[in-house]
Amino acid sequence: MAFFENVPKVKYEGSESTNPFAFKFYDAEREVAGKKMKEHLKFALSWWHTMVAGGRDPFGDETMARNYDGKTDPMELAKARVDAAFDFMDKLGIEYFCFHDADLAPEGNSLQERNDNLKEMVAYVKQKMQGTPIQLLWGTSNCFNHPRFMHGAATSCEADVFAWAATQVKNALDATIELGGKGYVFWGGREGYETLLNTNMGLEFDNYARMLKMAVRYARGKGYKGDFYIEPKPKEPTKHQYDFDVATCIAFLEKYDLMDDFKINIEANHATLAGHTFQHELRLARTFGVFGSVDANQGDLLLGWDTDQFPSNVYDSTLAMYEILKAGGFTNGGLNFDAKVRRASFTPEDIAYAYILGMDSFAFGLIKAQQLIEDGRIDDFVAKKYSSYETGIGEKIVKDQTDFADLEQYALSHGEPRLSSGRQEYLEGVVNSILLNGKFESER
Ligand code: XLS
Ligand code: CA
Ligand code: CA
Repeated sequence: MAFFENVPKVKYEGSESTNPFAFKFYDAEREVAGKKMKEHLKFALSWWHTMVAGGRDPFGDETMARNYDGKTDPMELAKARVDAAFDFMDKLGIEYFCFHDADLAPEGNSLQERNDNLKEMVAYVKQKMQGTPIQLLWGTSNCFNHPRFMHGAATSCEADVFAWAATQVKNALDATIELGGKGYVFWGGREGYETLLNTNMGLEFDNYARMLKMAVRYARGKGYKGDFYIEPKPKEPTKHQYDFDVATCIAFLEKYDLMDDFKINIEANHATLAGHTFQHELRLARTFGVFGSVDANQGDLLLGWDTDQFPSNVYDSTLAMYEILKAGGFTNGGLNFDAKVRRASFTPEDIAYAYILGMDSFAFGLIKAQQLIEDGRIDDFVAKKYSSYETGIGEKIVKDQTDFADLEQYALSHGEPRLSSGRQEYLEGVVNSILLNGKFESER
């Protein structure tokens, strides 16, 4: 019995459709701003949440129906998950996936067995990819679950743990390269601290950078041309994660001279945990030239933790797609649904509904973001707001043709500056008018 046997092939039927297994906004082949929707959005399946997670929470056991034909042998189970994942991606038209070594292959009883299991699973996945459009968006290594990582991985106080983590990263890089991956993610799982009373912060940062440098040297040496990403998150599991937010990551990458190889993988839920909007993190990354990839999900602002919900908020997805379009779109990156169904949504069909929700939210966001750009009122407003830098003293400032003495003379002779309104409410009204104009049908 196929795991997703109750999920039919999901097609675009338009916004009026009431078919729960149809896309209302995601029309893969539709052209938006000169590119197909699927090329803009590059949706990816997250292996851990989709194929593995059972719904455990701190107060309860697994709830999810995740029985892959009763398979219990770890390798057979892992392969059954591959079969189910490829069936699912085919049905939903998802052309990318992301994985951690640990969700693809069983741990085994030794490090050697772990490496061997991963190699065997990679071969299985590679053969499964043949003849399909499905590609690997990015790979990563789980250096946080096992108790040996209680003090961190690259930032552990134990050098033996560093060596173990390096081995895992090396093998996950091999797997990523073997599968033609376009990216490799470092999310600093337990790279942070609980208390500074027991922490050598300087050494931990240095060692973290050492790990990243070794990874770059190793992968580039094997001809890897893809991106490396750091994925910021402010807290959870540790109280303070070193990769707190985009700004903190940029400072780290600059200090350790890693800017040439690394970009940022921005997760919506991590942005809000850091006290930022998703749009803020995207804007900062594009402003500093490190926009790379996106983990598309959403948190619950009433809860202080990482809920990893499927994105449903179309206001946020519109502003996110606005930033992504302005950044020139994805190159190696894409939209990975690092999101899980709620614990009570335990059937395989719920996974399909969840992905349809997420894909439609971002398709809607793409259409509306493009309309916002075409409408031009926001861009025009911003251009006008800063127009004082186009002529006169403003032009001299941005062309670096002035100094304090000159500016003082100017200010003294010109008196009180004349200001104009920031018009926030007007602009929010523009966004709403585009969002609610009802224009989203296929123009094919
Ligand atoms: C956890 C992270 C993780 C990374 C990959 O919060 O989002 O899933 O994306 O290790
Ligand atoms: Ca993530
Ligand atoms: Ca998360």
